[in-house]
Amino acid sequence: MTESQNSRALRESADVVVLGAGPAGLVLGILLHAAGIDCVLLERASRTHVQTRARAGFLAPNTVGILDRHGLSDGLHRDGSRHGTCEFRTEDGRFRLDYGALGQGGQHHVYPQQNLVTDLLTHYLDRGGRIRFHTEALAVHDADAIDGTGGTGGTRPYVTTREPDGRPTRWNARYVAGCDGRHGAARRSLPPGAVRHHHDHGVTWLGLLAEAPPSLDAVGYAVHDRGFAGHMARTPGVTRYYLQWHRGTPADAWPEQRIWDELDLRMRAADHGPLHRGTLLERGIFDLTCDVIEPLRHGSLFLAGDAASLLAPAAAKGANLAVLEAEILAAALTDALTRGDTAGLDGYSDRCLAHIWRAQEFTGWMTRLLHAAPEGDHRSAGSFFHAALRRSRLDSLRTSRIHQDWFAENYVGV
Ligand code: RFL
Repeated sequence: MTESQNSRALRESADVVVLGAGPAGLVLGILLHAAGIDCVLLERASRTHVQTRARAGFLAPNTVGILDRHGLSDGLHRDGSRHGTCEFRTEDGRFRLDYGALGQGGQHHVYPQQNLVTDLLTHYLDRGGRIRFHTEALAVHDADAIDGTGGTGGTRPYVTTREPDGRPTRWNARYVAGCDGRHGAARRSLPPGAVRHHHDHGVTWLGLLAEAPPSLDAVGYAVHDRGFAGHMARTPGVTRYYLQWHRGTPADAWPEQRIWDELDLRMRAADHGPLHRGTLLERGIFDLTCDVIEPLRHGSLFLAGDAASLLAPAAAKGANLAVLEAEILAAALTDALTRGDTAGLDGYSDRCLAHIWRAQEFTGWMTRLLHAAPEGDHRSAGSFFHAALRRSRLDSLRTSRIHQDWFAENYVGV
């Protein structure tokens, strides 16, 4: 926004301006609103869009605990299911890990992210929470005001937005929470000192949503020379599948029949039973890349969820971290705004980064467990080496109780 646009912009304000109404932004907004904090959520998309965007499904016990604590889990207890087993299919046969009974014990709740987002939105709006849909944040300004109190020469942060009718608006705030994902305005507004640690696992997935019941009563991970294939239940009538995919090939390159044949082959349906086929409702390409922004606080701007760190979907951690970070940030902002106690805000970045790096480490380990040589390395001498390491890793997981306990603890933990 130029100087002259800025001076003509509509002016609005809230103590906390939250960018994005995904799991992170919604949990944060709900907890702040419940604590009596003046906050507003600014969301680029429509309500229908955010309520129908299919993504995550596996919620860890800690996430369910947070949702339980704040009265946000009715829907998932009513309509979700529980999962505590995964099945690995390899060239040496298949084996199951009942991870719910291993480690410290703990199962996933399976509840589609769009259902969770719908529940959270309903809860927030029913209690009078403020949200603006169709409102795109363009940039966060003056976030370097140290603590949002105006203590550094009276400067306070503000967010510029484009309203549905195209008019520019300036949102004055004391604090801004960037919960607007990997391509959001918060990341674009980071000061030069912010570091983005980026890593490409070198693998691409074709993600599929099939209108078909789950084909096994477990998460299925198929390790195959042709590439990884995955099976994850979503609802009794919808199942997510993944196929390791050649990077650069469009999602619609293969007809449905070929995709199902390839899933059969990699999941070794001939040995372990057929897959329930159905219409493919959605196809998406996901490069397994990840990143971490460090630190997560820049003056009065705080990052949470995918805006803070992006994880490859191999270990289903992203939505779980988003909810955890939102709860931590809500408590810290509430302390700062109601009692002037900024210790929580000061410790926010370090506290969350410890969880994030642990989740990144496990996700990287899972990614190496499930895939052969990275893209472009399939026919090289390194390819054999990679495949042999993977086989040895899988064998250790199949036979070592200590390894299984470690897996279970990391698989359901955040
Ligand atoms: P979201 O959900 O992306 O929400 C961000 C919101 O911000 C809005 N937005 C803006 N609003 C205003 N102004 C702007 N400039 C804006 N730019 C963006 C967007 O419209 C959106 O509404 O981020 P959040 O809240 O941080 O939540 C993160 C999770 O969505 C994500 O980590 C998970 O979906 C990752 N993930 C999984 N996580 C799990 O914990 N368990 C799983 O089983 C799991 N499965 C998955 C996944 C991600 C997947 N994809 C997308 C790769 C499966 C898949 C296929």
